Amino acid sequence: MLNRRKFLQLSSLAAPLLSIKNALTTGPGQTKPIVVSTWDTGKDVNTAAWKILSKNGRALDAVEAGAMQIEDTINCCVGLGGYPDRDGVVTLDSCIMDEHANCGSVGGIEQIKHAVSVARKVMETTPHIMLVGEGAQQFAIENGFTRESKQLSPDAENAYKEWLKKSEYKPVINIENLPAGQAGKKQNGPFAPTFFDDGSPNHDTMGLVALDASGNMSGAVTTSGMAFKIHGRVGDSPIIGAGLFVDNEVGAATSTGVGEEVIRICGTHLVVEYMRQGNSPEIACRKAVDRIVKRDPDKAKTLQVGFLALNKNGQYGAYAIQEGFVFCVKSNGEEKLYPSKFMFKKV
Ligand code: SD4
Repeated sequence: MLNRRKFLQLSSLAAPLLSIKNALTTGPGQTKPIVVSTWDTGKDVNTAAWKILSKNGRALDAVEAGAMQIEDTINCCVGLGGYPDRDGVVTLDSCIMDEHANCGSVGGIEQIKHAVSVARKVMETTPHIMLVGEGAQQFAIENGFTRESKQLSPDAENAYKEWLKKSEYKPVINIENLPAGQAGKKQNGPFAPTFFDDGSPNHDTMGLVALDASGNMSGAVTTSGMAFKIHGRVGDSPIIGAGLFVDNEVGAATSTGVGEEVIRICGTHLVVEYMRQGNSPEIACRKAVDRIVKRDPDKAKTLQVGFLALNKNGQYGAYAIQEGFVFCVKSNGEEKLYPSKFMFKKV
């Protein structure tokens, strides 16, 4: 799998085209099917989703397949290979939402690989939306999911051991794409970026939203959440309206970054409402970022939140607090990684 750094390097050749393409995201026209996903890991995720979308499959099946792809990638910061909480336990958050506003989610589920599929089971077979912790795991086992080992992935184990040396629990600025020489040097707490050997950071929550050939939209999110969080902490990712929101009349949005800040403003619901008012996906994302920054500008400078949105016409856009958020797009016309617009430039 291409990691973020390599993919960015490959994409840099296309950089002059990106600004032109970005301008098109606010223009007229219809693009479908299409899938957009967070971070450079979205490339393979989109490929998995595209297998379904390109055969006129349902967006719901496509986003589940996309999320499963990354959950299957064991040495990755999403899924059971992800970083643990501060007690050394990997807990997963995930949700899914379809074109009828059906939704399901799991929070803090342990030892189950495909959290997104458990979320879908909750959606399709229960009258509920969200199951958490032991109950979510029990539900998964009852529904035929396998209980996996508690063993951390080698990357996660190393990072955890490193973090334990200081066990600091304080927010620091979130900077994507640290130069490779600084890899592994920042492991300072739940809001801190921690880096793999190539310098890519740990916070690769996968959020993807899709529009299928029939014009229906769905979305999914899957993550191991913030590294070294308090055991039991649940972020924005499994919360409908925070980490994901889909309104089939308008569009869909997903988020990544410090979940607490996204929850506070019901972030993705807000993005969709801004699109309903006629804003382009990018402007809608920017307005949601503005909301976070206005509330506490000093704090906002120390953290990252990124929103990614797709509207009913297949137009997409993103906006983040800090420079460095990237997203992937796949449609009949393109397969690309884009840098998100942002509020604060990396210094
Ligand atoms: C969380 N929003 O748990 C997630 C973290 C994240 O990339 O997005 N990481 O708060």
